[in-house]
Amino acid sequence: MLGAVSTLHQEASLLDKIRTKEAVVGVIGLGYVGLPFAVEAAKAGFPVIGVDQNQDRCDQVNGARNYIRDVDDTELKELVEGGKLVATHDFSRVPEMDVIVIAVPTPLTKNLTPDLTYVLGVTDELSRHLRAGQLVSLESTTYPGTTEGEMLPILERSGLKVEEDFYLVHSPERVDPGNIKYTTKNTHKVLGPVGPRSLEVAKAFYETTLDHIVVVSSASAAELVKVWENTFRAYNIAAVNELAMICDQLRLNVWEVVDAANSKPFGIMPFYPGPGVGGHCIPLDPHYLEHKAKELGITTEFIALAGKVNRNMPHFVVDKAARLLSDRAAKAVNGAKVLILGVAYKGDIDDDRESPALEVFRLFHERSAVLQYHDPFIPKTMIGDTLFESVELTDELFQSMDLVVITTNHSTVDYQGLIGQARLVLDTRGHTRTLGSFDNVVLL
Ligand code: SAJ
Repeated sequence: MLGAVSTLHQEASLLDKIRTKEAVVGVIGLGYVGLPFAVEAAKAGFPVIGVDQNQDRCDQVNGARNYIRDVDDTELKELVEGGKLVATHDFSRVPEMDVIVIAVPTPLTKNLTPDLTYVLGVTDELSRHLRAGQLVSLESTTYPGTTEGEMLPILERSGLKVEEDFYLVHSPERVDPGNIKYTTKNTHKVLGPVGPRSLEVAKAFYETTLDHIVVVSSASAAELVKVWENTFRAYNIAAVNELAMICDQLRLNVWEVVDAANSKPFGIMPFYPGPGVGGHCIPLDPHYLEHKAKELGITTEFIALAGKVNRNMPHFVVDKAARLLSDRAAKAVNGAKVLILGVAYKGDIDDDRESPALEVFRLFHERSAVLQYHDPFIPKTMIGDTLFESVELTDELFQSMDLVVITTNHSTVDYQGLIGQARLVLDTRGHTRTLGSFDNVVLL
């Protein structure tokens, strides 16, 4: 009986601290997910302690030196100087936290299987510092069963019991880097609990910090929602990439076909072909679902196939470029002067992780093209063991190239000028189609 009373009292006290904003919020992992969330929690009025294994990141936060484009410099400065947000390298301050949000990477191993090293490593650290009354929320993308099946037993090594002593939920991040319309604050946030008490305290917290909460029945359901979202994207991007290869042979314009298909006001949504799929999510997350399905004895044909089609796109781009150089300029790739326009994995961001543009760059390099690149967000990049530096865009540069390949559609580029000066352009992003059609421009 006493236990039940203390449990109820404890839940009430955490709810009170959330209501009065006295609850201390810990954010473990200060990357493209964690830092924006830490800022939102601090803006909501909570004192926030960020934890990151990278001391430089902690120093940058504590010095109010922003390193995440989606975070506003001034907001970060005000919060840090106002003492609302502080970063630390270690876990010693975990007992001060009432709410602990985990936003660490969930990469793949080289065999394309889930790598939960960061998540389980952080969980192990937390189990050593966990105290009664704390809420733990995993926001990292992972396969269903991670929060309840793998994190929970580690946390209970502390001797504390979930739902009685501490609370546990999964609330997947939905950050779309560079998206200024949909932000951490206004994007609907899915929340899946391991039990009713965990739901109650987590709902109170997230409703205080973010605009919209979508509650689902369990942590596993929430995990599956997120991997499904990104698997859905990977499928559809692969399908439209395959369509691009068909259109190439049919000598049809895939962009015209896709845009016209999207004129149907129901039953379809826009996905566009490209040089491949980059970033820390779409190329990786479907393999988390594939892993779980395999454990259940289900072979996910679509996931493997989508990955294969998307990973093949850089080869398709370079082969198409080779055909263009031969047909239009009577040149081989070997020795051709080629400008790679954009190495980030998508437009207007400074992230080149898993970028297909880098694979296109590497393939041209392997075929001995004479390469230069321009990316306003990425000043230098290694291709094999060769360091390349981003070059200034000039008319002379465009005129001197045998081929310009638009691999990332950064909005900072003067595409009209490019089209006017370049001999031959391969636009893998279809960006120039909005400017008209030009003899020297070929769309993917
Ligand atoms: N891409 C295409 N064709 C498309 C859409 C995307 O080739 O029609 C390519 C992009 O160029 C990029 C890659 O796929 O290389 C991933 O694109 P993305 O827009 O999915 O970008 P991410 O990975 O930064 O963000 C995604 C989120 N994006 C959107 O929902 C629009 C979302 O799936 C997740 O919130 C986020 O990953 C995440 O953190 O999981």
